[in-house]
Amino acid sequence: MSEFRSASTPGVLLEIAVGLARDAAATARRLRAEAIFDVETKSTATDVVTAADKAVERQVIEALRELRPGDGVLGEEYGDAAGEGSVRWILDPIDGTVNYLYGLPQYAVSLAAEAGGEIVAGIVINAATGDEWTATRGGGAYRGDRRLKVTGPAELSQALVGTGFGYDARRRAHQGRVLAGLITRVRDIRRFGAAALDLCAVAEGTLDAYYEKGLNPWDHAAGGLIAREAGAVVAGLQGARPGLDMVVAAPPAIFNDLHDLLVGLDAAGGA
Ligand code: LIP
Repeated sequence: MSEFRSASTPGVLLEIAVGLARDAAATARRLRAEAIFDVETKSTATDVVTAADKAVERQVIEALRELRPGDGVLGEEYGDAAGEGSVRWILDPIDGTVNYLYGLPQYAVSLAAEAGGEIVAGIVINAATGDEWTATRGGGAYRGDRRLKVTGPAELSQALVGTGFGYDARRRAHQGRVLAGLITRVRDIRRFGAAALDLCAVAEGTLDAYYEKGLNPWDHAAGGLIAREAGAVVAGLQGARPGLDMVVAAPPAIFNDLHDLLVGLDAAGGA
């Protein structure tokens, strides 16, 4: 256990993340029956947070305080608590909260460890199904214990592309225009509703690519590392890092074509 307190190798940080995320997923499952009746709204009337989102985040923060008192934590519900050390944890307690509310089995706990400004370890657990995706920087990506390698078509026109929409109507209007310009240039679109799981789908090839505007670090930190370690390019547009303006993930074979199409459609623009 003392190693957990002090060592900050990607392997040790992943081991910590796996333990905390599994407990968090179990809590999310256990609380759902009541939590869906204890709901508040955030940025808009459709941007919801349940009592479980908060309880799960508090649980992980308290466990980290025990295990790693010097580390920082950035979480979706309680924000950024700086630490003294070089490690910061980035947490989405329930990614896909609307799916959680509706009982659609597509919501996840996403926990990443950042060291020296780089994501070095990450786990995404589908809390409804128990499926787990993990990665360490330079150590590869896994679904369970199966090593992942991105596949995908040679042509964008054959790609199954995932995306998502924000909670603000003006942003959704812009995202709808972008989608209208893109939908004739790809095989088809999927909207699953949880960015962390969409990025894991790119890593394992159940999606060929994914893009979304408006994601916060907790939505893509762990999933982005998993997709990258499986061989995908994960970036923003025009040389930017993945961030609020845009996150795009795709195998090298189709990344540039998707990137250029999104730039042409001003996908990072709008509200
Ligand atoms: C969700 C993202 C999803 C996006 C939703 C929302 P949340 O995160 O995972 O990709 O389309 O608008 O941001 O709010 O469930 O944590």
